[in-house]
Amino acid sequence: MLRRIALVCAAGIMVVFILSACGTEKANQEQQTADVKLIIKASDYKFDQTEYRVKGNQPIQFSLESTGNHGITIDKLDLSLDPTNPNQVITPTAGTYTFECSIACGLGHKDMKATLIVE
Ligand SMILES: [Cu+2]
Repeated sequence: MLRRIALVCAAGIMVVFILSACGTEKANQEQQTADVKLIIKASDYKFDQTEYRVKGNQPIQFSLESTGNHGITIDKLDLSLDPTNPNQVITPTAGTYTFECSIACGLGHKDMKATLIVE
C-alpha cells in the first residue's frame, strides 16, 4: 500500500516537472534576439522620439527601455512590450503605425504617443 502511494507521488512530481519544462521553453521563445534592433525609451511622460523608422521585411528586435511603468502595444504588428516583457522579435510589414503608452501610468499618460514607420 505504502509503495503504491509512493509511486503515485512520484508520478505526480514527474508531471509537475514536465509541465514546468514546457513553460520555460515558451518563455525562452519570447526572449528572442535579432541582429537589427530598435530601442524605444519611455519615461514620465514621453517616448524618446516622436517617430521611429525601421526597414521592414526582416526580423527586428524591439526593446522597450522604460523608466517607470510604461508599455507599447501595436495590435496590427502583434507587438506588445512592457517592463516585464521588454523584448520581442517580429518581422513587420511596411506601414505607418501610431501607438501610445499601453499602461495607465499617470497624469501625462495621454500625451505618450509616437509613430513607427516601417519602410
Ligand atoms: Cu501610460
